[in-house]
Amino acid sequence: MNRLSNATLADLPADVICPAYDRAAVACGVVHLGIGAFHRAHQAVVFDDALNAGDLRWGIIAASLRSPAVRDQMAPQDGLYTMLVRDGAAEQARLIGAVRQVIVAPEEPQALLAALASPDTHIVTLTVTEKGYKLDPSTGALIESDPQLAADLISLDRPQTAPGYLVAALALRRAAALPPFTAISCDNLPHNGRRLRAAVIALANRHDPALADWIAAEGAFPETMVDRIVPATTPDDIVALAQRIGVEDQAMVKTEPFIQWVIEDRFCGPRPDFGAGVQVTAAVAPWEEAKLRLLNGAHSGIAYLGGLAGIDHVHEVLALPEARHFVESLWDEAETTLSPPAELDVAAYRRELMARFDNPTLKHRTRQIAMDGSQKLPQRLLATIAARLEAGQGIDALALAVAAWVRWQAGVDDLGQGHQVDDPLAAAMASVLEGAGDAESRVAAILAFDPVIPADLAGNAQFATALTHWLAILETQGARGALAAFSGVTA
Ligand code: CS2
Repeated sequence: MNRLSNATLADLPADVICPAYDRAAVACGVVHLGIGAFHRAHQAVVFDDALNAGDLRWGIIAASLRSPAVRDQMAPQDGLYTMLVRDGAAEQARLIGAVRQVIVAPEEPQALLAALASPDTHIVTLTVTEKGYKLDPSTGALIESDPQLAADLISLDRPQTAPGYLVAALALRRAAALPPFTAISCDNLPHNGRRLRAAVIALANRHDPALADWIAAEGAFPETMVDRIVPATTPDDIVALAQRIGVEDQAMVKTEPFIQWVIEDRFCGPRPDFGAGVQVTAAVAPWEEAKLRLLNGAHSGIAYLGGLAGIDHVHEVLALPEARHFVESLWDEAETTLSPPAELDVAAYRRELMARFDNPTLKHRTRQIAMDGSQKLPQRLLATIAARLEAGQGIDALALAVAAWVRWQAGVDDLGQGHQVDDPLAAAMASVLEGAGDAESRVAAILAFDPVIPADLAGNAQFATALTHWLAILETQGARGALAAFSGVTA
């Protein structure tokens, strides 16, 4: 079967939405670091909207900081890919043309630096995952012992990290008397702009304090909240799409109709006239906190409990009434810690979230969400727990979610199936848990693990008791038993 490309565009069925602009006339005003499926279904779509609206400055040069996989999928397709929006029986296919080039950074570091330093480039977006910022999850300080960051601290000739590329490119721009770009973190980190700025300035300062001062004065690192559920594409998805559109698309992404991008109004250069789905606002933190604590907090709880129960997909976990009860209870707890924006109706948001999680055609894998828990828990669950405890409130559902994460570290589910703990701190966590003979000592070991557990929670007896209670139940009765116990139903 032919591959999707410029040459096969004319063969597509009429219901596939195609770019309405001349791709050859597009300038690349955006460089993106970390071209995974999330970027292709979120920011790239927003820039594609700007191109469709006739502003041809917003093509994207995207980079992968590690693997050539996405470049190898997209290059034979002239950078084209299909975004499949699925909601129950409804499905819409749209070709996104915004990505003009994909660079594999380790193969061509100079090409990426040249793109970042180009006068055409106004915005740099990043989806490098929580761990890509090289910041300690509990304190936000640079992890100087990280081998890639350590290399960037010595030399930026061939940067290894995202902050390293930004610093090296900003130095080139300053030397060429160009303004900096606006750098937008699109990862689910609290205060992602502030964190990215801190990482970049700290690294710049180690190389050239005058550069650090220039970045601090002239650069812009807006805070953002990004939201769209984008499950990893499976080989079956690619086969099904090929049957539908008559050409093979190795770079397709599948997603839900919902899209939201809240961006702080802090740009140091041009930006597109953002359309639907994007809000530019003075205060992002309340949006970000609500999304992290409600959507992502529930997601992590569903992922570990569902994963332990041997359930593959989010919507299948939520088919269990006791799992729905658990999610609602977790939201009841999280909701009291929020200061939601005036425009956000939390009750309606919760209903909408449940409906998004229930979408049966997305097939969002619990294991995908379970990845990198050490990087995710602080902002999704632990900060919420700290706020509840400080207010003298209960933490039952939140503690069950964290206990399921602790249980997940054992690498075996309730059915005896092994799983890999896919997490940069997996080995360190395994070693602190090794030799802990019972739930109480495992909880004590995890609570003393300071890369993840913030100091105010480490010594909290109420948290330790709640975690031990749920971990003991998970270990003896499994996740289904724990959910039943949580609901007060007999397993
Ligand atoms: C998920 C997120 O994988 C995960 O950890 O919780 O990717 C989630 O789907 C997005 O944040 C939704 O916007």
